[in-house]
Amino acid sequence: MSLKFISAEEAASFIHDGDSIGFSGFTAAGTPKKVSEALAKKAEQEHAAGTPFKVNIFTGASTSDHLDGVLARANAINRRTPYQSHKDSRSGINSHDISYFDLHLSHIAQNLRYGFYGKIDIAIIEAADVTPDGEIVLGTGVGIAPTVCQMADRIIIELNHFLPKGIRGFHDIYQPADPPYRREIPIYKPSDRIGSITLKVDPKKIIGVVETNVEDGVSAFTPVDETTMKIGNNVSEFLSSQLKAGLIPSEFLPIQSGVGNIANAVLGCLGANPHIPAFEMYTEVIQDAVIGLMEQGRCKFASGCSLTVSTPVIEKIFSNIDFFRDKIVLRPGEITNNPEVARRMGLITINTALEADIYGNVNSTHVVGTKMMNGIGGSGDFTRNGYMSIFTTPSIAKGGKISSIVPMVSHVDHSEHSVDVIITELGVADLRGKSPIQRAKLIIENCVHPSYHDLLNQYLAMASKGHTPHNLRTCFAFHNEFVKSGDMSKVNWEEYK
Ligand code: 0RQ
Repeated sequence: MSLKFISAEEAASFIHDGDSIGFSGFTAAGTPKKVSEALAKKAEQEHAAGTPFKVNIFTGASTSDHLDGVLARANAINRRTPYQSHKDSRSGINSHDISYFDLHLSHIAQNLRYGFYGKIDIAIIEAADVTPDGEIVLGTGVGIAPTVCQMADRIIIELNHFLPKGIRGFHDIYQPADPPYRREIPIYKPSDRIGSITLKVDPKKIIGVVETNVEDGVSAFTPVDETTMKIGNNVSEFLSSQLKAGLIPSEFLPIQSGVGNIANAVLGCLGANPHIPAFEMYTEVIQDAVIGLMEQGRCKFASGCSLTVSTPVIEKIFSNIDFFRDKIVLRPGEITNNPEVARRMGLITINTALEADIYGNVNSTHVVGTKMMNGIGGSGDFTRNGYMSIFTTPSIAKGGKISSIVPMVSHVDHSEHSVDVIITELGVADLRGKSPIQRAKLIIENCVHPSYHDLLNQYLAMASKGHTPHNLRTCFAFHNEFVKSGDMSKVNWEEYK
């Protein structure tokens, strides 16, 4: 069989209203770029002609403007899962134009295979290489590529010439059997390889190859500021004190870190702390800071689902690809985020909260309880199953008009049962082994911004007693005040008496 090269427009012509599409990639990395753009144009033309046109989109995680952005603006998305972070898809979700369901990232591939979301009509996969007998070298992100290629009737390959052929060897493609036949996933340390370096698909399913030459376009992080630096230092000092106390083994444990500016600063501080040994990562997103730490010998190995790095950093990796090939492995999301593996290896998990409450419940997803921000992503996979789960957040947001610590979170993603430590720029609250009232006092004392100290102590004083003291009439007063006046600190408890 030979490969058939087609245009992105021709590829989009194979996609019909109501189709379910599975995409490769994880974040902007490895996400196909051109067929989705052609599909958005097709949707706009159909809509202009008065014809309904929407598709269901399944991915490994968030994508980029090439996918969520263009399709959301074209109002071409019906169902969407498991995660997104684009402003236009966020607004489509919050206006109900997009039917989004927010999912733990470790669940998406297996839930698709179990048939929970129906069939996959078409898989669109970004590749660095593809052979006529269906052997694919994936790009910088894997996500759910193996599962959607197995399920789909038809596969379209985006062969991205920006990717060097030398990326071959970075991947470890493994798909667990489904119950009742699943066995243990035999990963015992981050560098263990258990699968194959290529993804093998039925070549008869490949209906066309679209050639592209586009970088992932991950934007560089904003420079570390005073707040993120303080959070990073608090995390690294806390971990080095745990190490000294013998509460983390002297070999140290693999790190999982969320994505974003805070995570980048935290990693930088861990790398700079001389009391923390060179470490390994078992995480989902490998970001800029990790690559710098590898060059300095501070990060020895990183297992992830994607290389989500800015353009200068990916160029650096590609130009020195042999140095990085034995230090990085890219796996499907159901393996990077697998609860079994996270629990076995004893991950130190570090994720970011939108808000936490005085008892340690965490909201990662809903702004003021109703508006979707991004989604739970992998934070739940790791938090519930790690050795020690840490949440970081600046103590205030929006210039102090929002306290990140509230009486009761307006949406729960991670319950008090899974959250071990909360860290803000002001300090650390180690919640392990503490009763609810002890946790509340510790969080208020160590993590809350001074402008919200008295308000939260007063809340605690007016809470009705019980194991977890609350005042159910006023527990959302901070949120109500923000909706009313735009400033949580204006809460006046007298009004509630
Ligand atoms: O808004 O940008 O308009 O100023 O939320 O906040 O502090 O810059 O933090 O970029 O790390 O995002 C939880 C959303 C944090 C992210 C979340 C406003 C704040 C700002 C962003 P502006 P920061 P981050 C691995 C693990 C879930 C998924 C996850 C996330 C904006 O980390 O999506 O962990 N996590 N995945 O001003 C209203 C509050 C707020 C608030 C902050 N309480 N109320 N707005 N903001 N606190 C990744 C993957 O799974 C792929």
